[in-house]
Amino acid sequence: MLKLGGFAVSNYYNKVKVALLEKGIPFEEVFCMTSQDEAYLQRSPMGKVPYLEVDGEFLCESQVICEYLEDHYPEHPLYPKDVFERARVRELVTVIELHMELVARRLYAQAFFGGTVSDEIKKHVEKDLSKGVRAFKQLAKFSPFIAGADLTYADCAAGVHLPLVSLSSKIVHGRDVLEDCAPVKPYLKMLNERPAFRKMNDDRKTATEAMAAARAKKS
Ligand SMILES: N[C@@H](CCC(=O)N[C@@H](CS)C(=O)NCC(=O)O)C(=O)O
Repeated sequence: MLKLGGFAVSNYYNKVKVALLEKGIPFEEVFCMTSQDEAYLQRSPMGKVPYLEVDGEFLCESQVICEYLEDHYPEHPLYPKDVFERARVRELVTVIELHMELVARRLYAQAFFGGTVSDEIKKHVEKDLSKGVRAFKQLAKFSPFIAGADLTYADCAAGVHLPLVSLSSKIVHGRDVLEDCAPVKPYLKMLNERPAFRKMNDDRKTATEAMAAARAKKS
């Protein structure tokens, strides 16, 4: 049985989780937080979540894990057959993660964790995020899925990352950077009507509430 390590608030954990659910692969969830402890680094060398345990061996990096899942479990494919179209899916995943989520992540301390972000960082993020969003708008098809007619790994990425990009920019910059990309909202709603996405999001909400309650109890 595959074991997915991490926690249900993490967008990268949820990207892999929703792919496993969509593909119908049985897996066990192993709750763990990020850590730089030696024992945890043996499972996840950067100390991040998620990791995947396969027969006592560990894989890190969500996209690497998705590639492994696709190679090992070709049933219910989440990549198109055509090689160029497969590259298109990877292109979308990379734009969403490298040029949108990772950029917006610099706002999360202020948006979600009660911290503050300097004006300089806010300015850099605004500039870089606008380029990422421009690229995304150019590439995303919404017909009805982000890379075309079928659900792919690009939807697993978009479904977990876009809401965070929207919300963090709205909270910190006062404007949702995706607000003028009209198809995003109905697209996310359509994804959430799928049982796999609904389960992932229900689990995420429950975990988020539990985390907030634990924090409130501490303070
Ligand atoms: N590139 C990594 C990103 C994973 C990631 O950043 N996960 C966050 C949680 S959502 C994390 O572990 N943060 C802790 C850290 O960066 O040390 C992946 O695709 O798996």
